This record gives sequence, C-alpha cells and structure tokens, in this order.
Amino acid sequence: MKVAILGLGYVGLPLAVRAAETGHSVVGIDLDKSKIGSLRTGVSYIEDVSDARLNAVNNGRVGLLFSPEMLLSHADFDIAVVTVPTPLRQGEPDLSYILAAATSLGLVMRQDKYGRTDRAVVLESTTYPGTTEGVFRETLEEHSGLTAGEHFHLGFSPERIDPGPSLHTLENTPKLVSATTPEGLRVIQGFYDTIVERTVAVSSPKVAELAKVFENVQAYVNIALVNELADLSHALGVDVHETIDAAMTKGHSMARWKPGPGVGGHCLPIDSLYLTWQAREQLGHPARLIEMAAQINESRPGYVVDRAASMLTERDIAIRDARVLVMGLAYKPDVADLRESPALSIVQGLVGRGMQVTVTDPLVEGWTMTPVLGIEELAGALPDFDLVVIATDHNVFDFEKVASLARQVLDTRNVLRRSETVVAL
Ligand code: SAJ
Repeated sequence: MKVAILGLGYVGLPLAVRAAETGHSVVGIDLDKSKIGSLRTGVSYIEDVSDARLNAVNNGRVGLLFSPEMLLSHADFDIAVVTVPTPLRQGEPDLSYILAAATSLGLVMRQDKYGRTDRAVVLESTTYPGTTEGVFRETLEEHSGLTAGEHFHLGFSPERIDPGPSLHTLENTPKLVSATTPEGLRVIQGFYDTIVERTVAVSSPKVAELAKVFENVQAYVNIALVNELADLSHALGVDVHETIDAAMTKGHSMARWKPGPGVGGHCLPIDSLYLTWQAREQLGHPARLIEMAAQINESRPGYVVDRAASMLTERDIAIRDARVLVMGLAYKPDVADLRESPALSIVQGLVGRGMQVTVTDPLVEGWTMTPVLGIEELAGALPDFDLVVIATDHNVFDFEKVASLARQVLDTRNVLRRSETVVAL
C-alpha cells in the first residue's frame, strides 16, 4: 500500500521503517526540518531504529522518503497514519498537533472530492475517548469536503511503544485496531496485519482510545499506591522493598510496581491527565482515584527533597551550601528523555533550599542549570559531597563505587543495599 506517516517521533519513525521493510511504499512527513534532514542523510534520532535499519529502506527503491510537509504529490496514499504528539498545555489536553495533521490530510484529500472512496486515515496518538470520531473526524471532513465512513475510512489504533531498551517491539506487541465502519476495519486491520504479529479488533475507536489510556492510567495509579505504601513503611520503620518482595511471593494476582521519586515521561503522567480532564470538564464525573494518584505522584519530588534535608540535619550539616550530587536526570533508566522527569523537580527543590547541587547524567547533554560532573570524574569526586541522591538508575553508573565512596546516599530507586550510609526512600 501507499502509506503516509504524519509525525516521525518515537512512534512514527519505527512505524515508517517497519512499513517500508514489509514492502509498502512509505512517505514519512514531519514539520521539523532538522528531523527530515537527519533522516535523509541516513541518521536515526530514535533509539529503536538503527542507522542500518533506516538505510536499508531509505534508498529510494523501497520508496521510504521524507518530506517536511504533506504535499499534494503524496496525495495518492492508500492509508495515512497520524503519530504526532498530544501533550498538555497549561494542564489541559493540547490537540493542536493532531488537528493540524487532520487539516493537512483534509486539504490533500480535497482534490480527490468524490474520487476514491477506499482510502483510510488512522489516528495513533494517545488522546481521550471520542477524539477520533469527534474533532479529528470533523476537521478531516471540514477540509476535505468528504464524509468519513463514506468517502474514506477512519479509525484509531493506539501506539504501544515501550520507550528505551525493551524486549517489547512494534512487531511483537499486539496492536488494537478499530474503525467507524466494518469495511474501514477490514482495510485498516489488513494494513496492520502486514506489519505486526497480532492485531486485535475492537468495536469502535472509543474502545481503543479508552483501552490505551487505561493501560497507562492503571500503571500510574498502581505506582501511586506503592509510593503511598513507601511513606507508610517509612513511618512504620519497615523496608517497603522487602515488603513488596514478600508480597510478590504470592505469585498470582500481584503485579510488581516500584516506589520511586515520581512518575515522568510523556505517557503516564500526561495520559492520566487527559482522562481526568475529560472526566471532570466534559463528563462532569470526576475520576477521583486518578486525581488522587496524580496528587501522590506529583508530591514525590518534594518528599525526596524533604528526606534529603532531614538526612543532612541529622548529621548536623547545614542545609544551606550543603554539597549534594544528584545522579540521573532522565525520567527512567537508560533513556536520555527529560520530559516530566521527577529529577528536574528534585534538583529545583534542592537548589531552592540553598544547597550546592551538582548533577551527573552521561545520557543527557546540554544541562546548564547546575554544575555537571562527568562520569569519569565521578568516583574521585564522590567523597566531596555531603549527600548523593540517586534519582535515575542508569545502568552506566557504578553503584558499588557509590555505596563504598559516598558519605551519605539517598537511594530513591532501590539500587543499593541499605547500610550505615545508604538510605532508601
Ligand atoms: N515508574 C515508577 N515505578 C514503576 C514503574 C515506573 O516509579 O513501577 C516511573 C518510571 O521511573 C518513570 C515513569 O514511571 O519515571 C514512567 O516509566 P514507564 O517505563 O512505566 O513508562 P514509559 O513512559 O516509558 O512507557 C509507558 C509504558 N506504559 C506502561 O508502563 C503502562 C509503555 O508500555 C507505553 O507504551 C508508553 O508508556 C506509552 O507510549 O504509552
């Protein structure tokens, strides 16, 4: 099929490469000209796609080409997939990217008025239920003059990429598919069946939209639960990690979640807010448990700062000008992504208390808010700090050295054994 992918980020680029690998003729579109430039020179900026995989299909023959805008010349797509961001703006859902993509697609399809009726448009971006059949469809119809379900197929298929090093790939993760008509489902499922091992059809785009949000919300709420358990365990003088390990021995009806310094990334905290916003603002039916989970998770960085301060005062070290090293800025191990990272709030909180904060994260470049320690200097510098806060447990860190050389450690990721100098959240 002729495939147009709008948005070449951590979802769109792997999808474009995979579609080209399976023989489709693909055009990848992104408004960020630097992304297009990088891809045209065969350099991938997405960890899941190696340069080799990119170049194997990016050779003109297989027809994977990259364009900065949805040109009329790409108008003869059989299926267009929208994989653009759905962030928050001032705490509210920001659908501007998907509506801009729908506008471009609508204008391109316009020249096709009452021509083809077998094309499909699929939204993959995570959003609140009702978006696909609501504003996304309305925008497509307004700019194309066509009617969804009659002149083109419309559906939703959520992305399930697991960012960072993972065994779960685009190919081996079951893909939910949906459409507004049975014929639309046949076309859309037919496409995805060529690129993933297993597709699962659901009865409507709303079911697929809600299922996706639920996948992340259930993680978000469970993480809030173990974060609250960590606070209770601390007050009880009980090790929460030992408690969780013990509970996990039950072997069934238990899923492992880890207490930590907060919930980052552009999925879990954002998707949960999409649902709580819609529940409260559109449905007048607040999702109280999810809202409470957000309060708990968002308070974790401040809790870490409080624990750090009390560890200093317990050793008669003045908080002002105390020298503190924060290890790891990214939102989770072995990624460079800072979006919504709790470590950022922890650094801000420590600086706000007047501490002299240095950070070290070999995966993150261009950090300017505090002094940065290179990983090669780390071992030698550890004894200089009054406190080391482990905020992200990158595998590149030598935590045994931290345990033996640091004077005090607040381990927010449970990577070290407890000791005289190592305290867990
Ligand atoms: N975290 C905890 N405790 C845990 C698990 C995670 O504190 O037990 C924290 C992490 O440190 C991180 C944040 O939560 O700061 C999110 O990390 P994550 O790996 O759970 O999530 P993402 O954002 O990398 O990817 C998630 C995944 N969804 C779920 O975990 C349910 C991934 O499978 C999704 O495909 C992805 O969101 C997405 O794109 O929606």
